[in-house]
Amino acid sequence: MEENGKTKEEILAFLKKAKAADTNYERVLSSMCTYPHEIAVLAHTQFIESNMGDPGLFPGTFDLERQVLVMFGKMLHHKNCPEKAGYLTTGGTESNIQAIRSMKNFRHDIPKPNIIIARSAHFSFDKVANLSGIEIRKASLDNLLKVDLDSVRSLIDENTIGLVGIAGTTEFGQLDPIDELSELAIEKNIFLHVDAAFGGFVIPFMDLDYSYDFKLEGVTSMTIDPHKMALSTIPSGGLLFKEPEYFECLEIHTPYLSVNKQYSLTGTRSGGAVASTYAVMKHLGRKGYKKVVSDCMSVTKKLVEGADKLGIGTVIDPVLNIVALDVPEADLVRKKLLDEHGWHVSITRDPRALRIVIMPHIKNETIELFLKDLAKAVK
Ligand code: 0PR
Repeated sequence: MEENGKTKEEILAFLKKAKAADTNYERVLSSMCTYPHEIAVLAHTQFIESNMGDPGLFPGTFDLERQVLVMFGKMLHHKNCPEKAGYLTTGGTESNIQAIRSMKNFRHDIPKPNIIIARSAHFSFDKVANLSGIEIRKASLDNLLKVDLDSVRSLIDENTIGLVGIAGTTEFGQLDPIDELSELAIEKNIFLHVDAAFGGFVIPFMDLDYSYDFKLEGVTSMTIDPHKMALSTIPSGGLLFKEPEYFECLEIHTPYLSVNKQYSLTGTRSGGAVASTYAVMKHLGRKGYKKVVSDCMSVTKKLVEGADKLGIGTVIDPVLNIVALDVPEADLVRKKLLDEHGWHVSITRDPRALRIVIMPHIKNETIELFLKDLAKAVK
């Protein structure tokens, strides 16, 4: 830090330069984030100094969080006091870490616990393994890239405390059979965490015949991220447990705060993100989110049809607004798309395919331009 501070004008000029170096979302087809809704930004700004780490000072924001949890509860068919069984995290990673931490604390009778996740699970579970010392066993996938139930079953032993299912995988947007995982979890008397970080704000707004939430008896916790498809601001994640007692397993004594217990992983926690999530969910309502999702799905369809005309298929038929295009030499095509045309796409691990997430900032016109450049890049 320099001895003398800069003027406001100088700082704003530096910031403008830094911002210009950032990528705007116009040609970003690789991200699960997007421009937040205007009302989310307004709310976030209004509550910018609010700290949920010391909720006694901010009862107004605390009440907004309670109302968001009640809204989550309705969306996810929660039956038992959702406002006492979860909190707004910083995102999918914190929610997943905390869900597994709760399982570990609840089952402290098991000295060397393990959990079973799908090979397709998000890398946040590798952080869980590293942090907690819990053994993470990875089940294989079937030919549609859903977790294979026989593989899950074969990995369970007397030290298994829980299973993880994914409702909207990061790479392919695939839906694991949560109903069958739920049956298995009940049969074995173990926990079942559902990672719906992405799918949680997509699936409820589609006409899908798919059960993945607390309607299923075996589901004990869920991750659902407002900073992805809900158009809230970063950092806004959600974690909900079936029972308040699973949430209470995260309790830490806080001797010098305005309240004497804390459940979150982080200490200081953004009240801005709480207010923004409340504001955008109240503003859009089910009808608003249905429109967001149906627009994304219609752009997804346009991409798949356009790719098909170029002779490019998809690894699986897209279920959500995530498409994996099966192009030969995917890494090279990705590089060409970026270097020659400025498109950001990502690559799936196995099989290697071009991964495109159709977030709300991607419109039909974007896809028309992209397909023209894709045709050149695959030549
Ligand atoms: N669970 C699932 C199913 C996810 O897809 C993700 C994130 C997480 C958990 C973790 O969420 P947080 O990143 O909020 O902790 N999936 C994206 C990914 O890793 C996140 C992302 C978002 C990546 C924007 C890039 C990007 O530009 O691909």
